[in-house]
Amino acid sequence: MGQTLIQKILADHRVDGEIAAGQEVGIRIDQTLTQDATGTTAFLFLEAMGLRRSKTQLSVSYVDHNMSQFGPENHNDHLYLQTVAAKSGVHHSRAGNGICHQVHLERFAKPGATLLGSDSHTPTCGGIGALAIGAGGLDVAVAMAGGPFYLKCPKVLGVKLTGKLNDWVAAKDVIFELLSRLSTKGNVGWAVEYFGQGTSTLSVPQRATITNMGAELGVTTSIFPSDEQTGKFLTAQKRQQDYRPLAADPDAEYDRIIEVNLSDLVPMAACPSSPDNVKKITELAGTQTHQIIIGSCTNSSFADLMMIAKVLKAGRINNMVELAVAPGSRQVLNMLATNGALADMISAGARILESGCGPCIGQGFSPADGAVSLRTFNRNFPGRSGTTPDSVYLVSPEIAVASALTGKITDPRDLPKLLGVEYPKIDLPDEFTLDDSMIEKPPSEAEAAKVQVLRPATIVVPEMPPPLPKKLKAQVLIKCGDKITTDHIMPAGPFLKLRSNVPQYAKVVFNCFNEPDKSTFAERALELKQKQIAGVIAAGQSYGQGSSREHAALCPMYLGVRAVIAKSIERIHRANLINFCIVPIEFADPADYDKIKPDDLLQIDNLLETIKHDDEVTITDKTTSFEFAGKLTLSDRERQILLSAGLLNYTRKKNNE
Ligand code: MIC
Ligand code: SF4
Repeated sequence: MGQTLIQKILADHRVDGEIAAGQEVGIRIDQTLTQDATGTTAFLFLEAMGLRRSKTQLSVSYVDHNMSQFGPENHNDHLYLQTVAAKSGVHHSRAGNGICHQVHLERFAKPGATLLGSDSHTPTCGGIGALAIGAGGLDVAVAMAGGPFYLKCPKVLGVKLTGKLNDWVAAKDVIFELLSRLSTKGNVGWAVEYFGQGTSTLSVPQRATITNMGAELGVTTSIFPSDEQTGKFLTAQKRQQDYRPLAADPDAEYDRIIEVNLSDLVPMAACPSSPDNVKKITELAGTQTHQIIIGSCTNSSFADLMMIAKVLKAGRINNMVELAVAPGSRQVLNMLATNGALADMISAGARILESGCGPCIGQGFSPADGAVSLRTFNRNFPGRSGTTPDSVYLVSPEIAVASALTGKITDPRDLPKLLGVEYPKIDLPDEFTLDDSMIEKPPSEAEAAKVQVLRPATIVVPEMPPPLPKKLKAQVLIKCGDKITTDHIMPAGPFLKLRSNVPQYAKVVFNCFNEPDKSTFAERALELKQKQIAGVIAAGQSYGQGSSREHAALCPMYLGVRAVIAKSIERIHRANLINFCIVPIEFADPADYDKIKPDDLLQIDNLLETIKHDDEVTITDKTTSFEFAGKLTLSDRERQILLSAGLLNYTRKKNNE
């Protein structure tokens, strides 16, 4: 039986375990990426492991998320990351150089290589044929230290693409189609592999839009074959030496196949407040909008922004709309500046933002109360924009620009009729403008030894978890419903600057559920912790969706949370819980979720013994004298991590052995 491309790359990198769906496999990691919001903890952990120099082929530390610099915290982080990267043999992409995924795709990602990134959108580089996976910072630190990355070998969903996108229909609509069919939940344990004639019609940046938003499906990764399009992109980036053709075997067997005919797709949008709340643009057209933002790691490539500039030449933006444009990288920004496209955008009334994550992670540009905001981003979780409640629609650049001109949600296919604008076909340039001067190469080992790492007081080394008790007594601190995202657990926006200071950041755990004049989640948790009673989080389906931020485990752990009991838990978050010694438990019978209440006192008598050997744990609700079963489904390695009080201790123990 032939192999899928994902299986081939896994097999090429396997160091432990078996390549069989559902089995845990350890793989060698060729490249890592970290970004500033998850990178400081990753590097603090790397330092705690006592490692002098990264052992991967290439590791890059990016500064792209948190550049608002209100107060000294952000800049402190930047200087720490710059100096610790030099010390650790890691490349450093400076603030202003662009969003990690866009820059990595342009300058570093390679077909057939493994890439582990401390950001959930790392699979963007699957667009170039890399096996790119998002993980928590501690997992990435272990990979930088040369350790394998362990994952459950995914089942492979083959997406057969046929046909060709029509004018004004975008790569974004391909992933919207998949999100509408598969939703954001229930896809843990799967990976997506695109194949078929339709793939050859999509450029690498278009493919990257699709693999980027695969993160919203909750799959482990998404990948495209490496073919002529890949060769063309790499050549234009003067990296032809990195090109190698790669594809699944012709007789590869996928665990499931679905077909998408690109010719049948129409412009779509994800309505508030979930990326899978997809509707055809024809159902939304005419809705008034006051804010449009173009950018993010999903849609800020050269081709996307050239299309925007060309369409904007048709006129000025509507006077009731604010339009902001954030180019994905300095390369893109530079090219737009040189060829005049930037001037066209400015003339049309666009506000130009620096190359970075910006509004996507709530760094400014919160929309007005009640305003409909259209964004070319990948997430519209409630409140992520910084306004509560908000009304954020995720759209393609084509819809965004059409709507900016009219002030209403507009079907871009109507632009020729409305404003006489023809679809501007943008081809990849033969040569991108190359300037890597904002990417600092690490010095030699001898020089690195002399580098002084700057670690100002706002950067606090996180406490590690204490060992788990034999018997767990814990109170239900919160009972939250389905699809709780890591943005609910650990808000970003104005709190993002606290990422390097767990005791401070922990104060806003579950901030969105705190009620005025009542004690906060953090206060209740710390009060219990003082009484030596642990905390438990009870949740519904798909707990921990979204970001890879390990703070969503690290901060609750700091507050004394020792278990999460949910109907289901998302992949990256589940790994983060284990890494920080919080036991992930699933209701054996999901109906039991309804029987427990906030403040109930739960007890697990033989926690340690169960973790050692069993897959099922008995939980007694002491408040209601109700007993129910929880599933553990842990691999042997995960059991050992929990019994060692977390991944850092486990890794140290292993290294000593
Ligand atoms: C996001 O898009 O939510 C982020 C911010 O990029 C996160 C990482 C983080 O929280 O720092 C992600 O996607 O992993
Ligand atoms: Fe940055 Fe937004 Fe992409 Fe996350 S999704 S990496 S915040 S641009």
